[in-house]
Amino acid sequence: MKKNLLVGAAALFSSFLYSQTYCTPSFASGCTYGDQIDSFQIPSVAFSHTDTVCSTGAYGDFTSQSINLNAGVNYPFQITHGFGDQIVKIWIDFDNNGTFTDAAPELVATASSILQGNDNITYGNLSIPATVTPGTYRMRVGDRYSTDPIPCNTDGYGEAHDYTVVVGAAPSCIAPTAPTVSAITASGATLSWTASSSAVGVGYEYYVSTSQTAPTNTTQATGSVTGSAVLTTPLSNLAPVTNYYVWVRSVCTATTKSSWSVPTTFKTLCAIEVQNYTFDFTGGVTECWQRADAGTPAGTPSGSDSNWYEDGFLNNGYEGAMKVNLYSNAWVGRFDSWLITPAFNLSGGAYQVKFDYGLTQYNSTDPSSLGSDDLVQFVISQDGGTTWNVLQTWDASSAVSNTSTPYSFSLANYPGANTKFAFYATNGDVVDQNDTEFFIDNFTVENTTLSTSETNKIKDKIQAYPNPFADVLNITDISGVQTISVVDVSGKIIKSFNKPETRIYLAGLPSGMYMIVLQMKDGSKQTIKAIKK
Ligand SMILES: [Ca+2]
Ligand SMILES: [Ca+2]
Ligand SMILES: [Ca+2]
Ligand SMILES: [Ca+2]
Repeated sequence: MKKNLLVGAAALFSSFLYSQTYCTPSFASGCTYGDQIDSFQIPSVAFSHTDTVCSTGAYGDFTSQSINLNAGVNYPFQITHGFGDQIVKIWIDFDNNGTFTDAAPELVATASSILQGNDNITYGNLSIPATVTPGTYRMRVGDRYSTDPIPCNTDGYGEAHDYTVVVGAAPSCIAPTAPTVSAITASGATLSWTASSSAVGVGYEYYVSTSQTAPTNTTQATGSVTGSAVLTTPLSNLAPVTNYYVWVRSVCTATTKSSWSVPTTFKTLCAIEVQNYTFDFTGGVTECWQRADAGTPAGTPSGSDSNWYEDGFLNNGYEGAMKVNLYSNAWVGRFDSWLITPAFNLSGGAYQVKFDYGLTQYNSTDPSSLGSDDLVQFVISQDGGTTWNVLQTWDASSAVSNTSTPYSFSLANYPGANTKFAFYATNGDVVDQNDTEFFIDNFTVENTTLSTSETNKIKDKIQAYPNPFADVLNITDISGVQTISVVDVSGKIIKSFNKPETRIYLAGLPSGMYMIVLQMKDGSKQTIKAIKK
């Protein structure tokens, strides 16, 4: 009985400490449309509060739940929501004065939701400053649609939860802070961080991932540096156009490592294309293509928009090619529209560039012509997009067909290692009656002078399949093949094909092993072993 009274008194004291002094957050539009904190998890301390749904009044007092954290440690957390575009903030009333200051140190986390599969999830990091005095505090977690929640929120869609946190002393080995990444390329970057406040006897470890799921204490590091003074390391072998997340931790002694730091994130750049490149505009362009809506080829394009859009080539269907609509009227002034390709390294051979193009009336497959000062130009830059030369101009005097026309241009005189191409279009200053659409498709950059080793590589690639075969044997590439002979194990020619085809019919052959001898047009021979079932 006494014990119950004591517990009751403690509960009373606790409710006096918290509920009577803290504002109750509210959200005028509530959280019934999914703008709630549904599940809230801190995996590194095994805290998991799941399926909490939308609390009555969009506020859940969960201060009966205690979470044990330590000063000086960063805790990755995740929150699920039932609707996207949520902004999450977490505050802890470290001075126990009944109010949450919406700034550090009491603001311990800010994060935004992402769509992952069908789930709206916020991944964040709750960082307890090393200077926090161990003790018991109230923590408030707020989410709000499209807007920062505030501790005493009143407006918008969202929800808030309150919890109790018990903060313990800082560990002896604290993580480094402020990881940052610089000198980002398509395949690498430089990682730096601020030294740990602990004595770092060994060095630092880092973890690089394409997932923002935080590493745990037992996660194998990607790499390490030795010595407390080394606060930077190169990152290499990264994939282009990829988001990376990087964490750092201190190795204080051979047996003591800190928790992981907050992550830093970066995206690698587009690679410079060095292979033969073909792009058919399925799904439009990738992010390694650029648009620009200002400037002419006499200068440098700028802006990030343009009137180049995906549509069906020559208005057949709605997908798989790019077009620009050139028109003007009293309300539409002159516009400049650029579509810029990725960069190519053309220093390794004689290349050519090819594509298909055509011109139609707006939203029609009928033929058309460009207005008096309308212009479409195919241009090249050998300095990565700063200065441009015109390779081809289509204007009012050009008879551009409404059927597909192939274009090709030899790049033998353009060996730039950072070459870009662009399609530039303008409706000009004159308000013409023409309302036309210029289309491009099948953009290709190819090496026209294959080196001997590359020729050999292609030859080496010739294969026969299936193997073993039954009645028909397929040859993967007969473009360089003059004749095909089928030779048995005794060396006797069983069959010859003087006009080789990719499918050769060998139904009458007895079972056993055969040599398929390819007499190449260049005089060489290739032999493939094939087994008849
Ligand atoms: Ca909830
Ligand atoms: Ca406070
Ligand atoms: Ca296409
Ligand atoms: Ca015009």
